[in-house]
Amino acid sequence: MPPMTSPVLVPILGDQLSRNLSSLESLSPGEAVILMMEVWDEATYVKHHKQKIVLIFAAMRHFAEALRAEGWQVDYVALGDAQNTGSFTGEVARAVERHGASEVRVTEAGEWRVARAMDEWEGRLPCPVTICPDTRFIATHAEFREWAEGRKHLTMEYFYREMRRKTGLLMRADGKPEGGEWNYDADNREPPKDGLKAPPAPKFDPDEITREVIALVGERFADHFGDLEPFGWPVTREQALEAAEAFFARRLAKFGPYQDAMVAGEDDLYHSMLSTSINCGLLDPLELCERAEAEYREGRAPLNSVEGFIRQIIGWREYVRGFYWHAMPGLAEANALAAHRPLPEFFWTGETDMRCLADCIRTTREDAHAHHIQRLMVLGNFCLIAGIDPQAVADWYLVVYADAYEWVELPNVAGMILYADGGKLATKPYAASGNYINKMSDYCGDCRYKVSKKTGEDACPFNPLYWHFMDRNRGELESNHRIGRIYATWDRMGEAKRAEYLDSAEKFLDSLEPAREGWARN
Ligand code: FAD
Ligand code: DLZ
Ligand code: SF4
Repeated sequence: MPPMTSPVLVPILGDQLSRNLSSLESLSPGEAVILMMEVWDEATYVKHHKQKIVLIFAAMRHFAEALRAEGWQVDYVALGDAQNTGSFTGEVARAVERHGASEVRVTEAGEWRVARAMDEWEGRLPCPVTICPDTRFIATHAEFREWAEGRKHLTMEYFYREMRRKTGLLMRADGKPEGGEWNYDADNREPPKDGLKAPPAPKFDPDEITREVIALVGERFADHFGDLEPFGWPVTREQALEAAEAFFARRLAKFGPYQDAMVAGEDDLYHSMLSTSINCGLLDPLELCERAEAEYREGRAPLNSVEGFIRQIIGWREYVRGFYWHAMPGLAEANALAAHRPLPEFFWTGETDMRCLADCIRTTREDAHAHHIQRLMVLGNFCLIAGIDPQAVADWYLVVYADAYEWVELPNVAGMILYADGGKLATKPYAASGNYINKMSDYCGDCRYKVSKKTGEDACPFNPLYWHFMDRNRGELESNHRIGRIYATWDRMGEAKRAEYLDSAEKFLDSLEPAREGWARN
């Protein structure tokens, strides 16, 4: 291809692998050079799970091929290229010079850290820089700001209703929600039936491009957490669409009722397993919601399942993104409950007798994935009631999940599970004893701990930890009307029983081995 004169340089980042990207919108192949960069800084700012790096690099390399096939000129900087400076800023500067670019046009970054670096490009580069809004999200930053302004509580449910109105998803012609209710969560709390088994999500055999990336990651990132293989995540849009169709055909109908269920060894259940593809750009969130709505309209999936799925995407996903930009940079340092305990080593090794945690960490290690209720009510709940330091928890979640980017991980960690933001995102901490896990899973039967025992050596650790959490955070939580009543139960127990709970919890906490340095960051 002949070199272009003064082209527009369009950097496309690893989570921007979408053909409808705003930076490309008004350009044609003859006037732009697309820059894609595998850079050391991104691969190591935390020590991502090996499969997460394979996913991003393989998806980037396939995306570059697809763009070339459409006639675009793609300048692809591979991790091993001799001159690779290791940073987005360094690579964009080199490419501007290499191509004599007249302009850099880029879609805004998803993460605060990268957005701040991008803000400096204009001053550092010899050409103008245009930063385009990320139109793959439904709510703009301004819309979220407007909605949030002056509200005491940023309740997701009300934001979600705005998104329903904006998109028209599951709306009737009279402006009312389909079925008369906005939210069918009350129908979506079925405990797992014995032997609950769902058709698993498809796995994709790595092709030559992906196999090359697997070899690279095996060599360069051997000390990162997680199993490298088998690797089966979708890395092209075609594969991601196939995975989405398999979900709509085989699992969506039961997505709602079993959303909160957990079964040992059943890693996908009725979840979509699409977050890795949505977050790196292979799937468009709105197209998935429209497709889910069509399943309902054509009578193939019930309203509670379809509404539940759509709410996760245009409700939760959009809301946490808005919340992130609203609450940063403070959110990264928030620690309202003054939790300072180090993360236990078993979060990395999986070596714990607590069967629920061991199973959630196993699927995390094997697949770089765990489903929502595992992340929330087992792993998250443990970190909350054990008082683990929010930054250590945030690092862990950012490292271990293939769908993790700070904009979505941090609000879930600091806001949803740890209450570190002081209750701006969640109106109460999601603290629970072993009872909840026993009700919603089959974990407890074969556990070395007894879920029915409240204190002592073989009591389920979640039981005394729950009361330890309540007791030590009384000052912060007692005035919360959604949780404050629990203190009447605590007080009624009497001093001896309370001391037994606190003693059991402290013995357990003292037995935890802190994580060694170097798992999350170099
Ligand atoms: P499904 O259960 O099929 O849900 C459908 C889609 O809804 C998901 O693909 C996702 O796009 C969206 N969604 C659902 N819940 C949330 C939520 N709370 N926040 C944002 N989007 C949501 N999700 C991520 O994509 N990246 C993360 O880094 C991430 N970190 C999390 C950390 C914690 C502590 C918790 C509690 C949740 C986190 N989630 C995160 C949300 C959720 O657990 C995952 O999106 C989900 O498990 C992905 O699997 P799935 O595609 O099968 O989801
Ligand atoms: C997650 C990730 C990794 C591991 N590596 C790269 C990379 O080498 N090049 C790239 O463009 N993107 C990568 N990503 C995704 C980025 O971290 C993500 O695009 C930014 O965090 C968005 O702000
Ligand atoms: Fe988890 Fe407690 Fe049940 Fe064991 S008994 S699986 S630790 S909830």
